[in-house]
Amino acid sequence: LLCPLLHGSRKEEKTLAIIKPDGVSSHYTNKIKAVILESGFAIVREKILQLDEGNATYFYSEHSGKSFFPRLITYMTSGPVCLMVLEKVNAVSDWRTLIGPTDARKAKVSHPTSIRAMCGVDLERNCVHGSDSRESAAREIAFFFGDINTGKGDRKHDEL
Ligand code: IDP
Repeated sequence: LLCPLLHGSRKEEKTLAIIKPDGVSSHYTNKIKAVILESGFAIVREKILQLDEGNATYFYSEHSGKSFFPRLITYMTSGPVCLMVLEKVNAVSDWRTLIGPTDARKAKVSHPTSIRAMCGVDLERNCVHGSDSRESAAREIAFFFGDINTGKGDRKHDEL
């Protein structure tokens, strides 16, 4: 008999969640954390950080040529964000499903129970981030938290 626990298909995964500045300033942090825990994720790391232009630009470098990029950096540096490392089986894709489509306005119609539908405003101010692949998750977690097993490289100096 094939046991998924023994054959690796139910391996715990980590992903990076960010409650963006609009979510923090609109006091959605506790509500979103409750949804995260009710959905079976463990919050294994968490910190509040004020992003600066440098780390926001690095974090979103894949979008650097796009017309919305300058606004995105202004938005992401407009106030503190809440960074969390979430862990569960299938965490990367389950967190993406839970947050819903990028455009919060469309999410309100197509995915009304998603976090972006409930807490986001529009295509830009969509309240939350989720890593889009296991590779992005590993890179993004390392960027903000360093090696989370050893604590080396953690961006503590920016912490509020
Ligand atoms: P994702 O966050 O759903 O993965 P991405 O395409 O990676 O979406 O875009 C990163 C972030 O940039 C979005 O979450 C949103 O805040 C912002 N963004 C994406 N597309 C646009 C746009 O066309 N106009 C303004 N902001 C955008």
